[in-house]
Amino acid sequence: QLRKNRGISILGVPMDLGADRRGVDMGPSAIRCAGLQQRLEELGYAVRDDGDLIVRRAKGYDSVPESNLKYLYEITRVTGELAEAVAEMDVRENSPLVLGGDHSIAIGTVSGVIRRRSSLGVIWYDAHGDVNTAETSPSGNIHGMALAAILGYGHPHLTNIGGSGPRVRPEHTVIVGARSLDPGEKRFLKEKGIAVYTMHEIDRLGISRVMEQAIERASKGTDGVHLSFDLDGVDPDDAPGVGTPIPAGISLRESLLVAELLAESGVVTSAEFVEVNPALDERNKTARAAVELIAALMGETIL
Ligand code: EXY
Ligand code: MN
Ligand code: MN
Ligand code: MN
Repeated sequence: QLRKNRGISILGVPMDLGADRRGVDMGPSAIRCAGLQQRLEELGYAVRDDGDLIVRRAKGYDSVPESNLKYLYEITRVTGELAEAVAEMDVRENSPLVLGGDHSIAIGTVSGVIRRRSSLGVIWYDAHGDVNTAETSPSGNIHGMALAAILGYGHPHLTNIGGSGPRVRPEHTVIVGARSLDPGEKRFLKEKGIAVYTMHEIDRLGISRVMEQAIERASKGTDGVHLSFDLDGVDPDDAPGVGTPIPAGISLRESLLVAELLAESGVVTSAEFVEVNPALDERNKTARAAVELIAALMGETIL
C-alpha cells in the first residue's frame, strides 16, 4: 500500500524522445515547481527526491539499424536505468513515484516494480491505448507502444528492458479514459481481452462504478497495482499542457475521484505521472493538476 509505513521516492525522467516532440522533458521540473514535495510532506510522508535520470537528446543516439522506431536506442538505455532505480527504491521500502517525461518510460517503471512482486496489475489512465507495435504504429513514436511492450509485444529491445517476458498479464491490465485508438490497437485489445473503459463506458456507468470494476480486475490475484497516469487522459480544458490532447475527456473533478477511490482501495503500490508538457501549458495548470491528483492518490481528503 502507498500509505502505510512507507516513504515515497520521487524520480524524474526528462524524456521526450518517445513523443518525438520537445517539451515533455520539462515535465518533472514543472511538477516539482507546482509544490509536489511539500504537499506530500504535509500529508505526513517521508519524501526522498532522487532527482532526474540523464537523457541524451543529441542526434546520433537515435539509431538502431533496421528499425523504424524513433530513438529506440536511447529510450532502451534510459528505461533500463529507470528499471534498476525503481527496483532499488523497492528494496528501500519506498513507494516509487516516477515523473515523466513521455509515456515510454512506463516500460522501465513497470520492469523495476515487478522485480519484487510475483504478479502486478496495471491501471493505464490515458486517452490512448499505447498498444501499438512497429507494425501497427502510424508514427514510430515509442510512447504509443509502451503498454504493448509491458504485455510482451513489440520490438525485442523494448520487451527486454530490465527483464524479459511479459511483465503484466492481459487480465490484470485495465485502460481507463480511452478515446483515440488506432485500428491495429483496437484489434490488439479485443484479441488479448484487455478491459478498456472508454469514454463511452465512463459516461454510461459513471466513473465511480468504472473504478470499482477496474480496481477489482487489476488487484484480484496480484500483489500490487501500478497506476500509470497519462495527463492526456484528463480533458484538455483541465489539462491543456500535453503533447497529444484529445477532446471530450475525463474532467479533473472525475479524475480526482479516481485518485481518491484508488487511495481508499489501498491497492496501489507504485505510480507514475507522464506527458506533462509545460511548453504547451497555461501557467503550469497541468502540472498543478498532477500535484492535486498525486495528493489525492496519497490519501489527501477535502475534510
Ligand atoms: N496512437 C498514436 C501513436 O501511436 O502514434 C498516438 C500515441 C500517443 C501516445 C500517448 C501519449 O499516450
Ligand atoms: Mn500514454
Ligand atoms: Mn496518451
Ligand atoms: Mn476530491
